[in-house]
Parts: sequence; structure tokens; C-alpha cells
Amino acid sequence: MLLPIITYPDKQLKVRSRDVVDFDPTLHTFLDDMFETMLASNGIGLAAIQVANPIRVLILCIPDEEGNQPKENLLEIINPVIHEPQGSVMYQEGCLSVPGFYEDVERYEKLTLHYKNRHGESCSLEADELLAIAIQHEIDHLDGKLFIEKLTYNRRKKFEKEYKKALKEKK
Ligand code: QAP
Ligand code: CO
Repeated sequence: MLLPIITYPDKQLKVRSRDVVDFDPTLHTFLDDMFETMLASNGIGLAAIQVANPIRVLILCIPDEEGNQPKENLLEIINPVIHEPQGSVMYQEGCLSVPGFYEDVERYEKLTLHYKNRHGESCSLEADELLAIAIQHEIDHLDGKLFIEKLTYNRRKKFEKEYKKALKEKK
């Protein structure tokens, strides 16, 4: 089932999501719906709060060389905690909740992630490159933060102007 995606400036995006405690069929159906929704919107990552569910769940599917996103490459990450962040990189990010806007953001270059899978089993992974960046972007969503909040004052002003203009043109 496709879920509607909430977009900026909806206040719900500022909510801090709560830990998952029940790894039940309801969660599994929701994860399946998130994947369907993300692919239908041409996304590489999606946090539960973006579809109005304030739980600490995110999914990521980094495209392969051909640009495909097979379900085997899907990561379902629940109650994540970042360990040992290292280095820093700039990357031009976008967000399904801030459609049509992309800007450079600074992130850690590498990290270790501890999390639960859909069955509640403890997992960990080491991430770098786009995966590490996407993990940080999605965990920020779980804490009610958007990538535009990391922009400098001037770039944030440029964003507000462009985004408002785009919203008006849509109507
Ligand atoms: C987060 O973002 C991310 O504006 C995932 O019109 C982004 O999937 C992590 C998208 C960059 C790391 C680097 C955005 C699709 C997708 C748009 C997305 C749009 C259509 C964003
Ligand atoms: Co996002």
C-alpha cells in the first residue's frame, strides 16, 4: 500500500520518534509499505515519520551501478544508535519531504551502526560513502530534524525563498 509522504513545513516532521518495542506483523506490513512508497517516489531512504508514523524506523536502498534498487539491497533499520563516527564529508542532499531542493551538507564520513532488524534481532554494520551519509540524514528525521536546518543562514534564506516560490507555483 502506498503511504502519503509529509512535506515541509508540516510540523509533524519536528516530532521526535519513539523506540519500537513490538516487532510484530503490524510493523512488518508497515515496513513493506514504506519500501513500496520509497520506490514509487524515487527515493533512496525514508524515515517512518515522513509517512506520519513517529517510530524509530528507517529504510535505505542505495542504488547499484545500473541504478537498480532490488529488495535484497534493502536495509530495514530500527532503533539505531551511531558509534565511532569519524571524519567529515560534504554531499549534496535532497529529501522526499523537501521535494525539488538539494544542497550541500556536512556529515561524518564513516560510522558503525547498532540497530534491530524487523525481527528484533540486534545487528550492526560499518558504513562509509553514500550509505553513511544517508544513515545520518534518516536518523536526523527520527530526532525531528531536516537537512535544511544544517544550512548556513544565507543558504537557508535562499531555500525559504525558492521553496515558497515553488509551493505557490504548484497551487
Ligand atoms: C536521503 O533522500 C538522502 O527532491 C534520501 O524531487 C539524500 O531519497 C541521503 C528525492 C541524499 C543521502 C543523500 C528528492 C526524490 C529523494 C527530491 C531521497 C525529489 C525526488 C530523496
Ligand atoms: Co529526508
